[in-house]
Amino acid sequence: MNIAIVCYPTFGGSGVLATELGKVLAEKGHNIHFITYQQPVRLSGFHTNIFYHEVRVPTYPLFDFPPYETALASAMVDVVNNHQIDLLHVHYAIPHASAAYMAKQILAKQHKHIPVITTLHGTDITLVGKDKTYSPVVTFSMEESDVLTAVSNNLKEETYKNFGIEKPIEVIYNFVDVKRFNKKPVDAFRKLIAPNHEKIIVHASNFRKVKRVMDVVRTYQLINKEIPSKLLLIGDGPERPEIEAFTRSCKDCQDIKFLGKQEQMEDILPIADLFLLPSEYESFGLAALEAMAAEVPVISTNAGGLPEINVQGFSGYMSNIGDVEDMSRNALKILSDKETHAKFKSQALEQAKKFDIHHIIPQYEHMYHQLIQLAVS
Ligand code: GMT
Repeated sequence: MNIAIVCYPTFGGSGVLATELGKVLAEKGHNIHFITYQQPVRLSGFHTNIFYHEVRVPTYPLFDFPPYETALASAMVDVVNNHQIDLLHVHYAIPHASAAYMAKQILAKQHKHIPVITTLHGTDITLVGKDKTYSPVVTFSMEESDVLTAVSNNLKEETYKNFGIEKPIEVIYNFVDVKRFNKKPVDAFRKLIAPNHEKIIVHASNFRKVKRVMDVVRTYQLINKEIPSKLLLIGDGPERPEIEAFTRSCKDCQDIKFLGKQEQMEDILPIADLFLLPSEYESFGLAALEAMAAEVPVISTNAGGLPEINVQGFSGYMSNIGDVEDMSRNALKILSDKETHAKFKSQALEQAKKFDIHHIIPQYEHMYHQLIQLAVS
């Protein structure tokens, strides 16, 4: 199949997922065309059947806001026409679903029927999309997509709750390539971070309010009082300066390190003992799944779709939003002795295997085949 994938090229979960999906489909022999404004961060190296089409948005003095959506729709039409594309798969509704609708209409005038799949990822529904600034367009373009998928049951329910749509939504869970993340930790790297056998605690996110990174720091402080630990904060975003300033001024925060954005999560995660994700909402929590695949137990909240991924008392523990005391108590339960920790580590891996890439990709392929068949009949 010739598949065009539209996504955000950044470190956000939706872009990571879309890129990994394209890469594995390409490995299976499909031709994959990424249409984005920058090379996706997880798309490195040369692949004979992966193509990257950059959306250029020329500036003009009249444009206070360069019209990205128009440029994107035009790029979609161009790629479909010149690369015999069979379907368009757009990740994150805003503005990808409405740009795809526009491209579909233009192509229909040229007697080409291009199926559009929109995959909802989370904030496109729960935070940004439901705002009345965007909701009429998001509602319309979801209705007009040929297939709508969501990355968890929770996100499917949130979509029905927040938008007046009746269209069926298929849940296809996010996935992880377990083989890639389940690496042996590099001892020298571990020693460098934790020279005195301290525990290594990791958090990775885009440092937005919804991630509650300050709760990561507070939970860590409580853990560190009982078990000497190091905290690695991975990623970057609007909340980072304030949190970094706080950690510089606090006495028991000297073992917190900000690593910034990192591409090779599969090299860092295996040295971790615990992953913290105290978010106010996660439609899924791909970062937690990647940690589990690296055999790292997860302490998270029970918000959104997290209970569909993290199993209480098995792959880790969940607490109510903001309950840092409970999160630290649970962390200490896991870290308190070697046997318990080892049990949680292997259980985290066992849970991650349920979301292994090889179980999930056939669901997308099946959906693509059905759509293409419908389009030609
Ligand atoms: O978490 C973010 O703010 C980034 C966002 C994105 O769309 O890039 O992530 C969302 O999609 C991920 C992949 O499907 C999910 O794992 C995240 O849970 C979801 N984030 C939220 O719902 C807040």
